[in-house]
Amino acid sequence: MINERMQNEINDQINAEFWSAYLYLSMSAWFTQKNLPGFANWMYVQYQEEMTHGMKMFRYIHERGGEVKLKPIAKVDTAWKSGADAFTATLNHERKVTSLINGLMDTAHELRDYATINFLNWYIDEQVEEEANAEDLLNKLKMIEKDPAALYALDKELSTRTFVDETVAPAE
Ligand code: OFO
Repeated sequence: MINERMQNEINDQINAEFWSAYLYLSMSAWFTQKNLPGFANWMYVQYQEEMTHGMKMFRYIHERGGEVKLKPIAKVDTAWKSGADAFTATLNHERKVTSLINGLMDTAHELRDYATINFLNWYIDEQVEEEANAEDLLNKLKMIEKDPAALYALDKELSTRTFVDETVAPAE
């Protein structure tokens, strides 16, 4: 049975993951409106990933005999000054999520909840990748945003990103 404080903090994180999903879905809409379908696709895949991050926690609380309590999703921005501005917001947001995951890990250590420590390790690794991806695209955008041909090429490249649910083990 999961400790109630741990359960409540994971419930808060489910909300944060679903909020992330909503943010990236909003960015996907904005990139579509800016005629950058590849970036819109990248953000749409990001939205799908965030939903799986929340659902992995949702399943975990139940596996540990706890209660999932869903909360309202706060509103998100719907417009950004530029692509680089959207990716700056993405990077800042992912850094914040990393600190939230670290906070959950602190609680798990404090409670000596070894199962949750093990569970959260997946998110610690995932956040390294999330920050690196956002930073990489932000740097590229800063370099090419005023160069339509390069922007077009990067947009085309990002249109190939496909969604893979990394929270479930691949089928044997
Ligand atoms: Fe769930 O990794 Fe981004 O927020």
